[in-house]
Order: sequence, then C-alpha cells, then structure tokens
Amino acid sequence: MKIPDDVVKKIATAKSIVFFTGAGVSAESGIPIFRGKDGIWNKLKPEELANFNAFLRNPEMVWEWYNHRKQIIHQSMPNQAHLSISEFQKYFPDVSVVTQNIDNLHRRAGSKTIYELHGNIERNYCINCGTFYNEELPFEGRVPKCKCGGLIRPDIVWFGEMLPEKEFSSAEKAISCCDIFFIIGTSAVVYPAASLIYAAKENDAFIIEINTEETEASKIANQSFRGKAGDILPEILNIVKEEISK
Ligand code: BV8
Ligand code: ZN
Repeated sequence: MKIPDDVVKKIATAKSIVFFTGAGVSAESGIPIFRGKDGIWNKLKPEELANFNAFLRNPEMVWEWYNHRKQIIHQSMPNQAHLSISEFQKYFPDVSVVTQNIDNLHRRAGSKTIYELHGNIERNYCINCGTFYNEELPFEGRVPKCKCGGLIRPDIVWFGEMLPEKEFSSAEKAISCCDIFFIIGTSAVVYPAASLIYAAKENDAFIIEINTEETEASKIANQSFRGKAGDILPEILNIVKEEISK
C-alpha cells in the first residue's frame, strides 16, 4: 500500500495524535461488528437488547447476550491494529484513544490514555444504589443482584442513554488540540460519538480514515486507506518510524 510522503511527514512531525475507533478495529480479533453484511445487529434489533427498557422487561435475555459477548471477548486477543496504536505511544508524547468499543482490547494492548464513550463490558453496576461489581459475576440464567437487592447491569451505554460526561468531555479536549485524527473501523453513524469526527475537522486536525469500506466519515477525511486496520496500521507505523529515525 502506498502512503503519500506528505502524509508520512505529517504524522512523523505530529505533537498530538487521537485514534477514534469502532468495532472494525476489533474485527480481526474475532469480535463481530454491528452493521454491514456480517453485523450482529442484522440478526438482533439493538432496540430489543441494548436498551434499558429491554433490560427491565427481560433482564435474563440481556444478561445472556452480554455474557455471550463477554465469553467471545475473553477468548480474543488484541490484534495488530490495537498493538500498533499502543506502540505509537513510544514515539509520540501525546497519544489518546477515543473508543466506542466496550471490549477492553485497547487497554489489554497497552494503550494508556483511553476514553471509553460507550462503557466497558468488564464493569457492572446496581441500577438501584449504583454500587459497582467489576469482577466476574455468576450468571446461571439468573440476573446477579446487589446486596441491596437491586438488579446489576453492564456498565455499557445503551441506546437512549447519555454518554459518560467525563469521558466525552476529555475526548473533546484531546480532539480540540490534536494534529492527527485517525478514524479506524467505524461506520460513523452512532451519535453523539460520531459528532467528534466533525469536531476534529473543525479543529483543523489532519483526518486519516482506515476502513474496509466507504463510510459517513470518508467524505471529510484528508486521506482514506481502504483495507483491514490490522494490515494498514502496522505499515503506517513502520514507515513513520523510518521517517522519525532519519
Ligand atoms: C443518546 C453499546 C439520547 C451497546 C452502543 C437518529 C439520528 C441520529 C441519532 C439518533 C437517531 N435515532 C436515535 C439516535 C440516537 C442514537 C443513535 O445514534 N442511533 C443511531 C444508530 C442512528 N444514539 C444513542 O441512543 C446514544 N444516546 O443519543 O442519548 C439522549 C440525549 C440526551 C439526554 C438523554 C439521552 C447512545 C449510543 C450508544 C449506543 N450503544 N453500544 C453494545 O455495544 O452492546 S452503539 C454500538 O454502535 C457500539 O457501541 C458501536 O461501537 C457503535 C458504533 O458502531 P461501530 O463501532 O461504528 O461499528 P459498526 O459495526 O457500525 O461499523 C464497523 C465498521 O468497521 C464498518 O464501517 C466496517 O466497514 C469496518 N470494518 C470491519 N472490519 C474492519 C473494518 N475496518 C477496518 N478493519 C477491519 N478489519
Ligand atoms: Zn444496590
């Protein structure tokens, strides 16, 4: 894959880099994406599973689904895309990850500054008193209950729910002063997360999209690479390392 020299130079001289990621960055770890031909939303309706009323109506079904996804995630490893993003930290002073993913793979790959816009499947809390339960919870078809008797839910942002204020505002701050904004593996259709792409554009960041397909973000990217993140990111990192070592 040819990476234009001016793009290599732009990245190599960056002071601050933000990686904005979606489910596509974890696809090569074996974690299904949401939309598109093999997306999980095709079989399931998000409204039926990823929302609070669905949880109240049928907590066992929602827990079953998240437990199933957690098993897949626990059998998965960070892939070359996660590992390359983590390695960028060795060469640049200010690298942040803003992710829509709940799979914890950026953390497992060694990224340090991560803003999780939609929560994290490893965290759970009581809907009654807010107590957090972040260890593995037993689930034999019965939804785990808090000491206070309240139902415990995954700490994941469901449709119709607000995003965590601190994560979102910290992500906005990082984006407001980044030189390079990578958009990796996202269809850019879920708001308000997707609005951060336009904030990056507003702030004159150089926008680089990596996706196997054209997306909503493609039209505002300064440079788009079509292909798998696990192939493209290591290539970009290697050529930027060469440029830096000159
Ligand atoms: C809120 C957690 C209101 C659950 C998720 C109409 C217009 C605009 C907005 C709305 C609307 N109707 C409703 C809304 C609001 C709604 C929304 O945006 N809906 C969309 C679908 C239209 N948003 C909300 O409800 C949000 N809350 O608005 O609250 C409010 C306001 C004020 C006060 C109170 C309330 C909450 C949104 C969060 C929902 N939770 N997930 C769970 O995971 O179980 S969303 C879900 O989508 C995931 O978090 C996921 O991360 C996110 C985005 O999806 P992507 O990551 O982009 O994944 P996708 O499959 O779509 O795309 C993958 C991409 O990767 C593809 O492009 C593919 O080509 C590419 N790819 C594949 N393989 C690779 C690859 N790329 C590179 N390499 C590869 N190997
Ligand atoms: Zn409780």
